[in-house]
Amino acid sequence: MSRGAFIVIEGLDRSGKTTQTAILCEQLEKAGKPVKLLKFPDRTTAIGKMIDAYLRSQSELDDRAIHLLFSANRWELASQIEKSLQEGTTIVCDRYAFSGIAFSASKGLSYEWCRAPDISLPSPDLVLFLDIPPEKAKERGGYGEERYEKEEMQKKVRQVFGRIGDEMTGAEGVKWIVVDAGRDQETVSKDIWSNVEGFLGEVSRPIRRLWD
Ligand code: Z5A
Repeated sequence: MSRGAFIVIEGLDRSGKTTQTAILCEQLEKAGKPVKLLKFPDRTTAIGKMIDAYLRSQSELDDRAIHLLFSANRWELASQIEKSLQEGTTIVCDRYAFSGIAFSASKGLSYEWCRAPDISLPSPDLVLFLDIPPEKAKERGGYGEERYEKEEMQKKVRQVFGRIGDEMTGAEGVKWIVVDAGRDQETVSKDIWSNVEGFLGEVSRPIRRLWD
């Protein structure tokens, strides 16, 4: 049996990740693919609850400590991701290790230090990066409620994501697609689907590990 595809949707705040991951899961189900939706941070676990309190500014944590918690939150689910993929389930994941690097490096931590704890996590087959100018994201519902939702921070985050995308496409061999998320919902979802269609067939290559 061929394994499932591991598809990550990344992007800036309010770029439409939640909206688009839900649409994509529906489309995959309609196409007859078993699919599982994951979201990081997963705020339901014990670690996720600490992250949630931090993001809502209900607690304070050292920048390195919160970075490691975000990474640990992914490691909590790593073996489950691998198992589902091996069983033939496609995983659609809202944010992953790339957000971890982008946000913490934007606060001034070293890029390499930020990447280290996520080395060896299951590597996605496809990353769709939803790109939107921070000025435009700001106009969308709910902006500004959480800790990092400030235009200056989002600009830095966008730059680091650019670096990650270049490196992933080069050395890591992951398909990293930049999607213009400033367009209407339907146009964005059609664009995403056109990139995912190539993964509807057999995924035969073994699951790789990030930055190993
Ligand atoms: N973070 C981190 O620091 N380290 C890590 O390792 C990880 C994350 C994994 C919380 O993430 C924070 O955690 C995040 C990064 C950091 N901080 N920031 N910024 P989150 O994923 O839980 O929360 P979020 O980034 O704030 O995502 P979100 O609020 O869920 O936004 P979204 O999923 O990208 O967008 P949406 O909910 O689909 O849409 C937002 C609004 O726009 C909504 O009203 C929609 O109806 C509307 N929308 C959606 N698409 C469109 C289009 N195409 N046109 C117009 N309006 C639209």
